[in-house]
Amino acid sequence: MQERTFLMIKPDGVQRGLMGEIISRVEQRELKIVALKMLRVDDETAKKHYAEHAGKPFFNSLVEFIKSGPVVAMVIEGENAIFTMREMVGATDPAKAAPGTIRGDFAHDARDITHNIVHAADSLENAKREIDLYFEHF
Ligand code: FUP
Repeated sequence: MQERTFLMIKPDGVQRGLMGEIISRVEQRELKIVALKMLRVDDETAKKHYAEHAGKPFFNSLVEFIKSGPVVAMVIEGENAIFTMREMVGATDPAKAAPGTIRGDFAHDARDITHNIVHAADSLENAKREIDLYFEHF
């Protein structure tokens, strides 16, 4: 099924110079990047983005981290785009992410799960919600 998903290169991915690598992987997979922008996430947007984690012990550090530097937000379109991007991103915990995934290949800081390079929407509902949060007219 043709779908749209939301992908973000987090501040650590941008700072470590992985933008090109991550964008290349998306293009090589023949997923279409239909929107892309670099931005600083403000406090309100960060809290809305991670609303499902509000109240958890890692919520504040997660919000602070996503605000800590520029990020790249993308809308990705393609066959099974949501599942495909989640597979390409790999497990949340870098220590458990398989080789060949973005996190498995680049997020080696196993001490800090927050620093895991990328975010990809995990469902159709969240993809729509996150696209609406970061892009107008999509
Ligand atoms: P994911 O969808 O793989 O990004 O993972 P989650 O939605 O479960 O978590 C969102 C973010 O919260 C992760 F990217 C990292 C952070 N997190 C922690 O810092 N500690 C945890 O125990 C779980 C998640």
